[in-house]
Amino acid sequence: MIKILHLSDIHMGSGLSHGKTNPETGLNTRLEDFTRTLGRCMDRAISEPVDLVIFGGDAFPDSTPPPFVKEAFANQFRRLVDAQIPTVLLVGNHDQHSQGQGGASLGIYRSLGVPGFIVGDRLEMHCITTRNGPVQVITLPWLTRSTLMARSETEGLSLDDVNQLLRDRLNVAMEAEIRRLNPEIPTILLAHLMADRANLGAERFLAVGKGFNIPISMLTRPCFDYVALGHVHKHQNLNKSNDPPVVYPGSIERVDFSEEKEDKGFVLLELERGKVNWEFCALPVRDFCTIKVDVSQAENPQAELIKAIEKKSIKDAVVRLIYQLRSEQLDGIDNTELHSALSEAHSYNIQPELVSQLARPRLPELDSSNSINPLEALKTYLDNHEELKDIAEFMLEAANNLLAGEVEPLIMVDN
Ligand SMILES: [Mn+2]
Repeated sequence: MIKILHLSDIHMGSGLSHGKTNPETGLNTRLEDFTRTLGRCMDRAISEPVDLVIFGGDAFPDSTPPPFVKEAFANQFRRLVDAQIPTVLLVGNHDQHSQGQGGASLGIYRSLGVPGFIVGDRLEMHCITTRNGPVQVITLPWLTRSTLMARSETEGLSLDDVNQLLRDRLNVAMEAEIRRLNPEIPTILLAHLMADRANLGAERFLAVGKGFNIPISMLTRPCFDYVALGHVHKHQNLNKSNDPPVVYPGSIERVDFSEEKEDKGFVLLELERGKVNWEFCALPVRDFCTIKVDVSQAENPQAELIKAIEKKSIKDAVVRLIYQLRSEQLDGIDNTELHSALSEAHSYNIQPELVSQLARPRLPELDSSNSINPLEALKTYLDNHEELKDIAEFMLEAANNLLAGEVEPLIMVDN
């Protein structure tokens, strides 16, 4: 049995606006949160100890993080070097730099020749020797069109055609790596990608055009004992029959409010050829809390706001208060009292939204004399916006799902 810790989407250094400066260290408290949480992953890897750590990509919010953020990340991974635990760092979309090949933010680990560290910045099979025997890892970093095809090949093709061509190319390239596998040795596919069955809430249509989706059938191949994914921040297993498990561990900390309701953690697995046991290990991370209230019809909007705040447990949480009111109610709002009601939060922001009673429709078909259902309204809107044609179908589907209550109406900006 080979024991492995699989974590992903660390995004060290993101969401700093949700923190404040720690006067004792001079560091942003959210950076300290992320560092502590990453530290907990390392604690577990070392105390088990595991034979291998695999990281599914997106180390930082972008490929050029400031030195103190890089250092916080490196200090934690350094502990694996000291403990002689081999480690694979996969390159995600946020790690890639538009200049040059491979992951700019992680390439340094290869350049330095860090013992036991592999940087997965290309599709490649690695056979890794661990304390409990060999394991094969195929690394599949985030793919962009330019990785697999020349610009001239895609000219004049629709987005769908380009993506199909990309999938075909990937299939061929993957086959070549699969042929190099020794069928006797346990094997992992470690990939940073958007899989077709991934549950993203409203993020799905926002992601269209930024990348392309991989059909799950390309991943659930018998040559793989475990498919370790990165990119989607919500933990999930896309193959419930576990033959093999296709697992996003999700991000280790809440990157923004879209992850308010998600559990955060990593995956611990035991692997042998043809057999795998895995479990999700939750991490104690800081709460995020949205307080959303419409006081535009309230007699006493201030009292309603205070009541709404008191209903939530906001101690040490990252809080946002979003409320709707009419402009003539503005005088009735006492901001000092709101600030003091929110003061036990770790951080908070207050977003008043004025509801206008004279909203004028911008599309003549959508004026208030027409009663129109939301889907029809969206369709009309899309028909009037040529630039949204590519994603119109996805938006309608997403709207359908929202109306059916199948997904939560959260807006994720980016993975
Ligand atoms: Mn990603």
